[in-house]
Amino acid sequence: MTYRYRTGEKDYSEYWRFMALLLLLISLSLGIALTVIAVLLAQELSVPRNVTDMSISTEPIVLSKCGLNLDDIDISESVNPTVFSDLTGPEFESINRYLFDQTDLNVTKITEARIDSSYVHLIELLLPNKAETLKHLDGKTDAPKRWAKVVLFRGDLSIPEVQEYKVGPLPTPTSHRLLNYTGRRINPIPFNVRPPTLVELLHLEKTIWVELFTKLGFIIYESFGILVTDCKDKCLSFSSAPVSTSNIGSIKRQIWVGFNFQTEYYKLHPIDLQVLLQLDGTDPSKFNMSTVWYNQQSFKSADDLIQMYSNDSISKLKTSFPSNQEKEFSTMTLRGDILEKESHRAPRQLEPDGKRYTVKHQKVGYLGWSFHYRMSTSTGPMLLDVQYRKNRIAYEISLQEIVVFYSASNPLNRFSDFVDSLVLLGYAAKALVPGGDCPQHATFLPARHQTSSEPTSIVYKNAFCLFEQSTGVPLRRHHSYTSSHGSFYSGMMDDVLILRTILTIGNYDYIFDFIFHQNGVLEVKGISTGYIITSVYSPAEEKYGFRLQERVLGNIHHHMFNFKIDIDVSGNENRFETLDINVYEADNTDWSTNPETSTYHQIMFNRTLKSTELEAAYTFNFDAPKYLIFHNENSTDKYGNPRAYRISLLGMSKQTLPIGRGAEPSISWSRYQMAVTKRHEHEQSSSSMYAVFDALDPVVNFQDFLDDNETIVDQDLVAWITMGVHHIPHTEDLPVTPTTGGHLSFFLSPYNYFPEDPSMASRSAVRIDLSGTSAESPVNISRYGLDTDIRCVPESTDAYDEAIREDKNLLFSDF
Ligand SMILES: *[C@@H]1O[C@H](CO)[C@@H](O)[C@H](O)[C@H]1NC(C)=O
Ligand SMILES: *[C@@H]1O[C@H](CO)[C@@H](O)[C@H](O)[C@H]1NC(C)=O
Ligand SMILES: *[C@@H]1O[C@H](CO)[C@@H](O)[C@H](O)[C@H]1NC(C)=O
Ligand SMILES: *[C@@H]1O[C@H](CO)[C@@H](O)[C@H](O)[C@H]1NC(C)=O
Ligand SMILES: *[C@@H]1O[C@H](CO)[C@@H](O)[C@H](O)[C@H]1NC(C)=O
Ligand SMILES: *[C@@H]1O[C@H](CO)[C@@H](O)[C@H](O)[C@H]1NC(C)=O
Ligand SMILES: *[C@@H]1O[C@H](CO)[C@@H](O)[C@H](O)[C@H]1NC(C)=O
Ligand SMILES: *[C@@H]1O[C@H](CO)[C@@H](O)[C@H](O)[C@H]1NC(C)=O
Ligand SMILES: [Cu+2]
Repeated sequence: MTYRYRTGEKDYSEYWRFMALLLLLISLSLGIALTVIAVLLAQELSVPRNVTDMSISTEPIVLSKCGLNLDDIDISESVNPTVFSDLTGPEFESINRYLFDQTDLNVTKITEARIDSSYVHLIELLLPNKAETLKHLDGKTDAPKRWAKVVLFRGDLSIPEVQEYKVGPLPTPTSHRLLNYTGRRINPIPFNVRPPTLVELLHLEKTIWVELFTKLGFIIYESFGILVTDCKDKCLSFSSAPVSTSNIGSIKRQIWVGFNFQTEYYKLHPIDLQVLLQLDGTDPSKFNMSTVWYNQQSFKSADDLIQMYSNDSISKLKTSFPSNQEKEFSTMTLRGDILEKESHRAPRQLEPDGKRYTVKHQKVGYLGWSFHYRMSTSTGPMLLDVQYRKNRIAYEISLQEIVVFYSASNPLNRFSDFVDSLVLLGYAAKALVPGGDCPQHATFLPARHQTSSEPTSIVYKNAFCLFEQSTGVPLRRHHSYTSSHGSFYSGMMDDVLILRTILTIGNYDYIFDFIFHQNGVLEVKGISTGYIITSVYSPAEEKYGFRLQERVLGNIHHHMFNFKIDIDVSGNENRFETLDINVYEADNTDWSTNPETSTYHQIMFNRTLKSTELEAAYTFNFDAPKYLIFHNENSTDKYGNPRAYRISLLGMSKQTLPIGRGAEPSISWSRYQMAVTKRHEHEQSSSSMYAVFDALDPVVNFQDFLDDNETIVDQDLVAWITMGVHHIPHTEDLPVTPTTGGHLSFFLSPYNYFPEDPSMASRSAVRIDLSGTSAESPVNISRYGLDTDIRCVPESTDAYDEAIREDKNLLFSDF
């Protein structure tokens, strides 16, 4: 069965761009009534086309068919979803039907919704209770019932609010009730901190855009050469920055909007015009534009600017649309001094005997590893029930939040403290491209979503890719090159399975890899790339960045990621200990008679059990090196060593903003490089989609998870890991920021867990012996039964290229 699919670029900044484009194309000067514009906009924007995907089959684009047993790689949606399966097409259908039948919810179809309607912003799987799920996974009980989480925007209520419901049980819901979290702001959630949606933005044209374009049209024309009534190939696009309520001092809804020349790529072509929108409440006629920023100056209103501009009391800008040559720096086309010969391609990998992993719906198996994966619409990639050699290591490993905080002199970039959940992180994983994002031999995996941008669920066909590859580095090796040391060599490459997704959030692209090694080590990696955000160059911006081009400066910013690791080592009652490395002054008088050398310094370590949450909150200290280990007190090896898993942090970053100021309270998880808490069902996530606005009174306040200072000895533990990197953009970030040097990762490694390196059981090793020392001594080469023939070669990318020509929705929206 075939189905239609779209990638629908629906992140926030893109809406503005479409809006702008349309508004500029639909000439205001032609006198088209605003209602007509609204209708056109509604048709263009709020009614996504080609999204009637209800089929179950999600036929993969398989680039390498060799060795592929279709039973081994089954990426279809399950007819009998398991506890961890994302909601299926039929389940979405029945939830939608149920919601429309409930009079108390007063739900309006998304295509007809207004700000003052009740409408669905999100439907996704509500993870089942862990205790029940574990009983089921251990074969003791039937699967717990499946439930959905439904987020409703209740603009229809006299005091509008956001409501989060538990709806189910599936497949045919019969009940809905408000989710009730302790330790978190419970329902209702203030309406003003809801994430922006298409429904809201569609209303802006009636008020704000008209004012902007009619009133300021002549200034835009004289200053930037843009004819807003008919911009042809010289148009403007938009960037926006929601303002955290902590920077306003009340729960107001404010968004800064900046303008850019619409050319590849617009973020590198800002113009010095920004406006502050006030979007409180449900009545769009009360929306307004309270501040205008033009040529490094702030004006109380558009009228103010016009007056000052008209009587020549301010300096006027003269900026022209970038010429072809000027904009080349921001494009991603081939140029420069090309060093490769044509027809001399880069190396690539192959699977000589076909795939060594299996996929069954959303469960993966690979050489001793097994795990479920899913794409949470709100938080992104998630692994569940991660096991190695039948030992459960983690119940859940999931992304929680992505943050990027900018600094600048101009208001748009100054207030750009993005807490990216606002775009729904999983929904931002649009499409991966073989040969560009993943090796050609990867298997591409789908994800299904329903947000307020579509009337029914849609599938993103290439949301994940899964592939095995050699890292090209030995996992282990030793070479004894003399007979006295044994005359042998043995080594093995570090071959890994990688589950990858890439989230595109506005200008930036975030790559997340879950990497499974042959020695029981799981690595999680986050990498950023994509376009930087820039400001119009001015001397006032110099302390925030380097001037990278004649007109632009790249602003300093801080990227941060938060991950949740629900670690379960030998059961789910665990201890967290640090191994503290100390300097020890040992007596040396037995070995030295010289009084000056009567002591000797060396390092030793102490095991420190962390007994409470506040004690366990970890901030890196260079003077006190530590190992971080988790174990079950009753699980020891034959020497009494705790059989542990170790977490090592290779992507730490210090969050330097003062605690409790600005947007910081929304990301209190960033105060620690790792925090360990006692697991609670109601402490499911460290952040929320409201975090970009909610700092004045965070909906999820991670610090509260710790402040009750619960005991964490022999409890079900969750580690919350923060990684990050400061970025001061430089010219080589043009046109886009490369990934090199920016790999942030953490590792979960067995630590006295196995009696030896489990990769000793891998046939991928090689051993070479020389028996004897004479010229005739035989050399014995062992490759452990694996021969060197190549049976399978990966197909070229032609299959994908063909697929995308046929179905543009594989990569692009608008179709
Ligand atoms: C339902 O929502 C509509 C707006 O979409 C509103 O006019 C109406 O009053 C609401 N009904 C109830 C019972 O709240
Ligand atoms: C939520 O649960 C708590 C504790 O069970 C209860 O006291 C409270 O009334 C509940 N709130 C709502 C809105 O149901
Ligand atoms: C703009 O909207 C804000 C928020 O609703 C309001 O406080 C302010 O008075 C409005 N300003 C004007 C000029 O209407
Ligand atoms: C221009 O208009 C502004 C606002 O009315 C006024 O304050 C300023 O004095 C005027 N400047 C000149 C040079 O007329
Ligand atoms: C670590 O253990 C050693 C040996 O038991 C002891 O002398 C030392 O005081 C301990 N150090 C700390 C920092 O606890
Ligand atoms: C360890 O074993 C003791 C004795 O059987 C038991 O009381 C305790 O609960 C066990 N602890 C854990 C974490 O399983
Ligand atoms: C947390 O609890 C531990 C153990 O009761 C105690 O020593 C510590 O002082 C507490 N921390 C705070 C900040 O209350
Ligand atoms: C070569 O090595 C293999 C594996 O270690 C062993 O089974 C075999 O007996 C060796 N052969 C010789 C000739 O040493
Ligand atoms: Cu960056």
